[in-house]
Amino acid sequence: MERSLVLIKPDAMERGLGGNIIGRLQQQSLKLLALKMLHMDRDLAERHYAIHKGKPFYNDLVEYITSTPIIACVFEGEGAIDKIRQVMGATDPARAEAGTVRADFGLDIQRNATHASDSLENARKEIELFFTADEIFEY
Ligand code: 3AN
Repeated sequence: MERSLVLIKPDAMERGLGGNIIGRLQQQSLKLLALKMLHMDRDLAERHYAIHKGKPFYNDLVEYITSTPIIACVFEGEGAIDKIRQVMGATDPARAEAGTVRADFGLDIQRNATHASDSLENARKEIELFFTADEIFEY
C-alpha cells in the first residue's frame, strides 16, 4: 500500500481550506494515517525543498512555505501517489484540470494550495521529515 505526504500550504491555510482538501482525499478512499499543524522553520523548509535548491524560485518558495503554520498529513491507499496528484491537479493552477484542488483553489504556481509527494522514494523521505514512526497510526 502506498503512502504520500500532503501539505496544506499557507495560501490554503489563510483561506480556511484545510478541511475541504483533506475531505476530498478521504472521499477518494485514501486513509488518513497522520496529521499535524506546524510552523515549518527554515531548516525543515530547506530540507523539504532540497531538490529545488539553486532554482530561481527556491528562496521565494522557502520564504512562502515558512510564512504561516501549515497542516501536514500522511495518506495511504492503492496507488496513493498518483491518485492524490490527480485530486490536486497540475502544479500550475492555470493548467490544472477542472474540479481539481488547484483548479478550484490555487492562486498561482507558488501559492498552489497543496504539496503532494511525487514518487514513492520522495514520499518515504518526506514522511520521515515531518513524522516520527509513533505519530503514524495503523488502523
Ligand atoms: P509539485 O508540488 O506539484 O510536486 P514541484 O515539486 O515541481 O511541484 O514544485 C514544488 C513547488 O515549487 C510547487 N508546489 C510550487 O509551489 C513551486 N514551484 C514549482 N515551479 C515553480 C515556478 N516555476 N515558479 C514558482 N514556484 C514554483
